[in-house]
Amino acid sequence: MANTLVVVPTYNEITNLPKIVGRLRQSVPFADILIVDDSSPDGTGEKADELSRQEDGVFVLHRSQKDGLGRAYLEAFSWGLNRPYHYIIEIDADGSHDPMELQAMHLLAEEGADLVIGSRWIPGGSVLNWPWVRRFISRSGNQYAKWALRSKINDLTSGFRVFRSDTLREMDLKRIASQGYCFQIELAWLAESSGLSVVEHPIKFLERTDGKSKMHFGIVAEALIKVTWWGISRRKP
Ligand SMILES: Nc1nc2c(ncn2[C@@H]2O[C@H](COP(=O)(O)OP(=O)(O)OP(=O)(O)O)[C@@H](O)[C@H]2O)c(=O)[nH]1
Ligand SMILES: [Mg+2]
Repeated sequence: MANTLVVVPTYNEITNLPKIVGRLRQSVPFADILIVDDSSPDGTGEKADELSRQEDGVFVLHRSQKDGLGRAYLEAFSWGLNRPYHYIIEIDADGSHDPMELQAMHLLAEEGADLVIGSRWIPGGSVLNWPWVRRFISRSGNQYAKWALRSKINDLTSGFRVFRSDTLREMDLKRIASQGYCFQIELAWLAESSGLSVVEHPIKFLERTDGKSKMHFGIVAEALIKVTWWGISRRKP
């Protein structure tokens, strides 16, 4: 059995899903893949089942309704942690994250990092094809969250990560309550404030070319309000 699990959350990613699965097979052939689909109306779930029938080591979790990225990941983590994987990876299905970066990121985890974050906002990192408004929101949102939470992490919202499984086991995941981007902030901050070692690896982030972004005002608002509240109350997650 593979020692690494890549979790791919999907909602309406029917065009992107086969591409990301194919690219993952090339870049991390030693890893299993778990697709977590929230009953996408465009048939992504059925496409995932088809891929799972065609390929060994591709698994699917079907969730009954769109319930946010955070809950999808938590269910996937619990699936992975019940099996003997040493590493669990987060990656978006939309092609924004280059699976080729995973070799370097995986190595950093093997060398001892508890959590490796693929980071846009450190030297060597970049974002391609984003309008300036998106770039501004992500850059300044991350700077604000870093300041408010007194964190050392520059890309708290990144969804491209390698965890040692024990890292996730050591964290009290039941405390995580966020759904959107805020989930990624809360999870990284929980790792950092639990005293685990968090390392950032520079990545080139590419805007999706197919499918629709699930980003909306409510997700940004949730993050802003929660981060401010955590910062003020000095909540230790
Ligand atoms: N299972 C599940 N997956 C989701 C949900 N919301 C988003 N996703 C997936 O999570 C990943 C990130 O979502 P995106 O829509 O790309 O959001 P984003 O990357 O933050 O925004 P963009 O940069 O604009 O694409 C993608 O693979 C989505 O299909 C959800 O509620 N449930
Ligand atoms: Mg995206």
